[in-house]
Amino acid sequence: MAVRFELVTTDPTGARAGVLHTRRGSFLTPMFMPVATHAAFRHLGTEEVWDTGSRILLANTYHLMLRPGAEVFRKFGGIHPFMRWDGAILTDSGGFQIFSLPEDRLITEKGAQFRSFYDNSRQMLSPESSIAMQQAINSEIMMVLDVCIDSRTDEAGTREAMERTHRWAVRSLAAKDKVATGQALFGIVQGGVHPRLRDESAEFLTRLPFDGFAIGGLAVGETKEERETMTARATASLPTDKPRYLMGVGTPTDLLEAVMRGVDMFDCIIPTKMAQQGYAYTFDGLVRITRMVYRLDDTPLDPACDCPVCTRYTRGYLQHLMRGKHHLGSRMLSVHNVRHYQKLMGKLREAILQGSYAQTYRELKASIAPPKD
Ligand code: PRF
Ligand code: ZN
Repeated sequence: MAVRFELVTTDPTGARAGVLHTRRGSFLTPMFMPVATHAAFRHLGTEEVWDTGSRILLANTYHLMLRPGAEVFRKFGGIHPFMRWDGAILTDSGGFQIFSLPEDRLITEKGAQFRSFYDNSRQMLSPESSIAMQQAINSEIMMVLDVCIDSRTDEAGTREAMERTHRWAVRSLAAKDKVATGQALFGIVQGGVHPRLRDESAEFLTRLPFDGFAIGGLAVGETKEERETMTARATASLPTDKPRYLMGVGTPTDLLEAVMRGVDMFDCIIPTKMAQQGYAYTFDGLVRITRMVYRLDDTPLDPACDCPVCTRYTRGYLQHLMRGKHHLGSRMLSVHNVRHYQKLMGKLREAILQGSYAQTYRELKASIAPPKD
């Protein structure tokens, strides 16, 4: 098996602590994967992200097939030597991107036809070509091409998209099995905000030999309650001995909620996106560094943090960088925020191991949720 999931403990709340064994090491769950869409992190170097304690990153098939393209990955021996990442890599399939493409795309049973954003060339992304590209990239974990829709789609439309996702999942497995690369493949549960469809999707995919399961189609416009209900609904029908990955979610509060519903893996651009807007996460609330109260503040951004920014620089200096629109400012806040996410995952894991997730959940929810201003 390409990845093996070892479930260590399930807390009384349903939160899980485990270990995900891959060919590039073993990683503790719950885990957070920073996003390197184009085989590069936004504003951050490969080493800087490594130093936050991150050991798995997410890259995107859709972007990488267009630029630099499969032949570059074949030449360089895959994405790891190319970007010098010594950890593991999960590639998303492109399913999410093709549904946000402009008008002149054509999505059929075969796949998606569209024009390249870079040179207007004709492109095709099918379940088979997505797998072929992910094999060229040589990620540890590949994702199936899925059909993402607006969460406000009615039940009939959502069912149609879900059933196509299922047919594409079967084709993706067949494509993967043509070449033995040792890469893992995860299925993606869809079904929008319709509880019965979520059950059906999880039950269908569970019968197939996937190495793990993602929950897709959330954080796309539904309410927080819908998101949490659908997450719980999906995990309830998934096998306990395989990892569960909630795609593109979320804020620290979202992670607290999803871990309690049995999710093991996350990716999100929020920590770096919030950094660009001048926000830093702390276990004592969100800090908006551009507030004038920090102008003369000579204390660390987060006195409880061990990151290279908090151990060296002051709030006053960070405010100066952000107000002056220096890239260095958002880089520094990004380093801190990604480190914060990794520490959050560590805290959640410790709590699960001690069987005290409910208490940690209450404490963290009260301290991290409200913005300070
Ligand atoms: N499918 C895929 N990638 C995704 C999503 C999905 O539904 C989401 C939804 N939050 C983020 N990334 N393939
Ligand atoms: Zn810090």
